[in-house]
Amino acid sequence: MKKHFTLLSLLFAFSQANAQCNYRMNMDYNSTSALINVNGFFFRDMANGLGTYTPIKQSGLTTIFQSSFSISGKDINDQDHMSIITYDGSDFTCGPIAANYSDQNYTTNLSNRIWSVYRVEIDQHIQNWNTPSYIVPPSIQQWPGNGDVSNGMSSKLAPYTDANGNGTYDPENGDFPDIPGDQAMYLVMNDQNNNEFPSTSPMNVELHYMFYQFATADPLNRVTFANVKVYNKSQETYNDVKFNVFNDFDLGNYNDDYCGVDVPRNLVYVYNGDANDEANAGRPGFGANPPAMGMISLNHPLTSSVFPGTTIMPNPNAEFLNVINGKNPNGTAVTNNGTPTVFQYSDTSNTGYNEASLGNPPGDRRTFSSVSLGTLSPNSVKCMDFAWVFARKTTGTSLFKSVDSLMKVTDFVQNFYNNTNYCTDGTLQTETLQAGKFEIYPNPSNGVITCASNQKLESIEVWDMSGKLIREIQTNEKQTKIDLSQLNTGVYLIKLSTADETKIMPYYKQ
Ligand SMILES: [Ca+2]
Ligand SMILES: [Ca+2]
Ligand SMILES: [Ca+2]
Ligand SMILES: [Ca+2]
Repeated sequence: MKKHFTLLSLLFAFSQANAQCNYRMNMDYNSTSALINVNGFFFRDMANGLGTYTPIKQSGLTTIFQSSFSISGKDINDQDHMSIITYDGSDFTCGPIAANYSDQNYTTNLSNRIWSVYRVEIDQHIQNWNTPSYIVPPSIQQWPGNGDVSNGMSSKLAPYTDANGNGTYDPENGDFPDIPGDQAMYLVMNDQNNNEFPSTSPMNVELHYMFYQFATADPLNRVTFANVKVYNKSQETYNDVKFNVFNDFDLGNYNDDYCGVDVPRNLVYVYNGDANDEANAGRPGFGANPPAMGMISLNHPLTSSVFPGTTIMPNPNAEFLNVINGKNPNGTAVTNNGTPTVFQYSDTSNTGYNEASLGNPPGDRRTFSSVSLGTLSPNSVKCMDFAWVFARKTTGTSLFKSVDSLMKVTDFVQNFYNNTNYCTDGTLQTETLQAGKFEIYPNPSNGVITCASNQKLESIEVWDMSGKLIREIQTNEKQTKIDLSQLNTGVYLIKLSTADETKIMPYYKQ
């Protein structure tokens, strides 16, 4: 909590577009609780000026005030474009890009919404959709699989499995949301229907966010993930596209923190600047043995990670762009003992380039960490995954002890991600064309089925609903016949993989 921001918030009114984006939901399926706002000021309780990211939800101890995402790129004339979020303003607003933002269906059903769905609901739906007494739950019925094309929206919004291959999301006929995690929350923002800062030139992009958590008995139980897809809905080709994550970590007491970046792990983190995180400004601290908190970029290397010193927030102009590119707000380089760097406090091997060794006074920290998306062509989609991680070590005396634990958690999460990731870049056109690209037939049937794709299949996996892998077949054909007649009657999931895509489809064994 920061009293000066509370005061600023009173002075700055949100634009009208953002004033309509007030929907929020708490994600707390595992041990961590975090408020998701449809306006993109993630984890922040706007009304009360408080951070809400709570790694141990019963504790009431929070570690992040706000996380938010900004993007920049150069058009073919080398002109800078960017859409950014500060503490008190945003170039983004809720909802997908549309032709008519006043359309009643849009304002009622599509803009000011977060869609939440649980894995267990999806599993039950896959097993039971064809049962006469079954009623599709609202979370699955209302999943925004298709945009309103007649209102200029993308034909596909939230990801889903088109089980019957008809190109339309119709859960009553067996389609279901495609989510990672045990609970997922999906929302869309755009920078076309809002341009808060006159000094920034919009890009006309849609950002699709999927926050997700796993409830497990391992370190994933204290992780929140975010999948982010950038849809270029403009006619412009952007080069040197950077995606920036702003994390205002407040580790309990916000006023005694240090931060750093672990470049090999693509991890930006906060730890306490002294051994005791005492209560401050009416909010509790973690006390002795304070924890560490961080964010990992899971599938794009960080290209810079800095925090702008005594500047509370860079101005929404060239200053912000400098910070996105790993510089100080005024455009000068961040330096380590006179040498320019874009990774501030990047010591992970006792080089001494860390806040503790430098003897910095502990204080309020906020970090700006960027990844490169390269070239963003019209109608292209870029896919990113991030994870917020937490660790606490209660033995030892080093200020870094919890950071050491955080690195181990990071390795665990990264390894898990590498084995499950299906985040791929693409284009809006092929997304539409890909409907029906994978097939299993006949389905339902007594076990002899053909798995088919319009590209060569590399592998076919058969899973039961308890998550057990039953059969794995390597192939190099567009069509492969397999015999599952020995399996018990019931529902199975079949995972078809080509060189660049994976699809999981239900199979009903009779
Ligand atoms: Ca369908
Ligand atoms: Ca602290
Ligand atoms: Ca302290
Ligand atoms: Ca802070």
